Amino acid sequence: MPKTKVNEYTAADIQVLEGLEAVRRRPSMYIGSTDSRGLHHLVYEIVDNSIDEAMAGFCNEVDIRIKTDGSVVVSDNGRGIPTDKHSRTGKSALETVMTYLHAGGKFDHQAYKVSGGLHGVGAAVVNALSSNMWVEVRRNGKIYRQEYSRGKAKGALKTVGNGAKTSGTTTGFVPDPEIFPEIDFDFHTLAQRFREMAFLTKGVWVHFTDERSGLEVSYYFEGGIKSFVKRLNRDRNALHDPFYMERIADGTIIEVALQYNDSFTESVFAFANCINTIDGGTHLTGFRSALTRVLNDYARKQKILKDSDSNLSGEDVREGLVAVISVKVPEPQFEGQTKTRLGNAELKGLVESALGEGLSRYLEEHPSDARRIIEKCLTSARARDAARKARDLVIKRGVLDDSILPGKLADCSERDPELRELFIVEGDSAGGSAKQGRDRRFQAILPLFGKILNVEKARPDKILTHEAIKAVITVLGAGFGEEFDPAKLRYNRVIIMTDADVDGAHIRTLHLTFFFRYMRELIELGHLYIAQPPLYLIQHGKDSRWIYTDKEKDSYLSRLKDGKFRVQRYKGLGEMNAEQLWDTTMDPARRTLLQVTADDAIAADSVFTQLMGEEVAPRKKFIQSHYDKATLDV
Ligand code: 0RA
Repeated sequence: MPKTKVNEYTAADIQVLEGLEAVRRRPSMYIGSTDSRGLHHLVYEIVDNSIDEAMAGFCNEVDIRIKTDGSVVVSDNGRGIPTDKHSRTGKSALETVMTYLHAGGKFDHQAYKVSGGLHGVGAAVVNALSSNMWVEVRRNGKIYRQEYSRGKAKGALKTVGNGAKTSGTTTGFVPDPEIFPEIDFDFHTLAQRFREMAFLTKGVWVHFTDERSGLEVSYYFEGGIKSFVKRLNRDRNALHDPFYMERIADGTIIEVALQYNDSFTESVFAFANCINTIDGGTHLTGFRSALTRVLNDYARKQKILKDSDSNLSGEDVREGLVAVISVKVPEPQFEGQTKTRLGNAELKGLVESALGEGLSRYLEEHPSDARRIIEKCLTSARARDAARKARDLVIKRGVLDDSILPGKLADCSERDPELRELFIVEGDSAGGSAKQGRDRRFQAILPLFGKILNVEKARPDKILTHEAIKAVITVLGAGFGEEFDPAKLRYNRVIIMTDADVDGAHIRTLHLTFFFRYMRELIELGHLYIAQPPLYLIQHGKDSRWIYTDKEKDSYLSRLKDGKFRVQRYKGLGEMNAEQLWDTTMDPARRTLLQVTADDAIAADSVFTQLMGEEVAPRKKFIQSHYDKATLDV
């Protein structure tokens, strides 16, 4: 990214001011929640500030450390937060930034304050929610330091060193246990986000060390999002080298990288100012329309598409596509409940024309890549046509007609979809117990036989001919793919219930893959759950007790004084009778359900390609190292 000209900053540029009491009173308003997610958010806020400095072209190294004393330390080699006096507060700019809300400042704009974050108030919010915090600034050959507690300065800004040769900012903080009920940073969660930040900010080194475990990673992507796309395609067969373009238009930076593979899934990720805009927006709309237009124009010009052929559709040109769109907008408007949709109207045209020109030129200059891409799109178009015909036929025969439900379904009597639950159960005997054990007023049972199809490896037109998948689609009654309509869902909760063994886990992953690829909204709207059957029954004297995890088993056994107990392992649902299944797994008053979320669609995408895709080697490795986590944590 080019260096952006930044006017000489003065403290007066910072507009003020509000104290931090509000943040401590209602932390969730500022960081979303005070659970694990909110806790990790604190780290992102501080790292975002350093990434902003990198995007402005003044910093190429960010170092993050989780210390054994519970603190997190973030260091960068940027210009250092200014320390001169602020006219309105009479305090240093640093103290103003750290102890007041809305102390963002005009420099935001000029310096492209672009990464995620709370518009420059991130550091103050973290300060308010930390029992201790300190900042060290290296600037003007000096080292300055100030310490804080729960948002208040503990003393004045001090000069603690002279002769600093480098510049930069180092920030340490300890999350306040009065605010966060549980303080436990997860290495993988943080590493994942840092990797994403590094992809989106090419040329910056991000080092991350967890001193508790000794785990350490460094990220650096010379190619930025081009490397990102290569990485997403790592376990797939790519059809060409990635296309990449960057353009600055009207103060907006637009970057697009894309690469087709031979699969049938679409993996397109759009970012605005480093925020993953999972609900899309104008940049994504511009991207899609340019892609469809350019590929059609090229195919016509090369006479690959004949005059009598119809155009490639948007879906045709996105099958097997991996793409990342990243825009950096001076004044982003984020819309929607979760603020994850970009609203700036001008972005549609900007991205459309930038990609239109960039991609047309690429196709002209790389004719053999272009041909492979167009061939892939044509194959998709033909398969889609065949699928449409198959579906019409199927609908004619009534198989996908909502009014004709599969005979295996044991439906419930409740009419209000809001109150209805559907258990998707593997196998015959388990299905039988579930049918007997359920509360038939609101619980329906759909037993499925044999494994459901691995949709990651199947052509979309094959998927519809698979009995189990047809049954699921028909029973849910809301269609699938682009036409999925959650308003038509016949059940509020869809619960996958499988055996507590490796086979059960595999079947569960097959289901999750299908829902993720063909009914993603079912997951996003929180309708999909995983039942948690017990692993053990422990009998101790007259007591018997169901145990759901190995950890729980160990702690329970260690509390039993005498040795007379019997541990029974329950692997299959079929090993329980109807009453036991109700008591342990189905009764809403006693059961635990795991809600499936797709917070991180990028992680989920690669989990599913690795677990279910064509390449066997990565799958083996992955299953060995991540099995439980990968299957539940998508
Ligand atoms: C505004 C102006 C200048 C530096 C920064 C912000 C800055 C903030 C942070 C937060 C973490 N690391 C940071 N690095 C830099 C300096 C402007 C100038 O020197 O002219």
